[in-house]
Amino acid sequence: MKKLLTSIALTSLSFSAVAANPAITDKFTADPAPIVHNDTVYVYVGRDEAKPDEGYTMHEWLVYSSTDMVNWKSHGSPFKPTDFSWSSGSAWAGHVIEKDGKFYWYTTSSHKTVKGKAIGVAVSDSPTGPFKDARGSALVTNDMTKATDISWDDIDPAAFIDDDGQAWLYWGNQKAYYAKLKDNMIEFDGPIHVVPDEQVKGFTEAPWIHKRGDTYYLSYATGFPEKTAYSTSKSITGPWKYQGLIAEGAQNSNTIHQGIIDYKGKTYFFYHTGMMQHPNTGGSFRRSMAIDYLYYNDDGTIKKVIQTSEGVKAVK
Ligand code: FUB
Repeated sequence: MKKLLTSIALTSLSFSAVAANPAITDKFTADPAPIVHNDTVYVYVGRDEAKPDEGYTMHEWLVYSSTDMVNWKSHGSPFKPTDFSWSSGSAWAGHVIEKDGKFYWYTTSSHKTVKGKAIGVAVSDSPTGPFKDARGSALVTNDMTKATDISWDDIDPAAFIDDDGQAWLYWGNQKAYYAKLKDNMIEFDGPIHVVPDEQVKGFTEAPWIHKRGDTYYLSYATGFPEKTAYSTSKSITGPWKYQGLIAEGAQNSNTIHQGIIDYKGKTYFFYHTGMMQHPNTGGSFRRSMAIDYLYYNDDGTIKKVIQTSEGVKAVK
């Protein structure tokens, strides 16, 4: 199919009015976690660097920004797992949230001394860094969560600040965990809870919280190969009601890892696929960020996202 691409060459700058998926093609970009700050979208990703026959090979996180959802500016890598003195590497999924002018980056990486994945927190005065370890130790290690025996259940943190200012962290693999954060954003204020399995049917990983009106949405990756499902609640702590699928599986990737934001009047579904063709061939360990529109039904349920190769239109 012929791709409509309107490009205006501005000396060394190339500006596109229409996107294509994957949305970023200078590097492989997995696990997109978008935020909106001062009318700009910032997206935090892990860089896939696997050779064709390798599994996850991820040494750094990257940041990109956009003001039109089509043209993405690279801000390089302001933080990598080994910037945590306690981490041995693996830049798995993370999420940044702003509170009182500081940006907290909740991350997944491997722990040097506690077997398994761990969640750390880095902090910065700017969404593009520089970031530094906010605690000097991991916030969550595998020995703190016992709902499953696997060593990779403490992954994929997703932070959320409710209308009352209270911050929460969700995360997990096979089990969905959540805990209240203290005002300092780097310690828990109370115990770690487990969302009952029947409230997040088929939960695999990648929880993401967003709120629309008085409804909380907990979206997540389900099954394997993954699709995206969601549950809703009238409270950040549940109970959650399973609502079904938001998205079918991502093309050419076992994982999909979604993030959902509103920006300039529309709702966007960020995810990754294995569809990058140039300069390298994509796949399950060579993933690339894609963006499509997300629409709601009148009753607040979410319509199935149509995954496209055309992507979204530029917004002003
Ligand atoms: O990118 C590494 C892992 O793959 C993420 O933490 C999961 O969500 C899955 O996308």
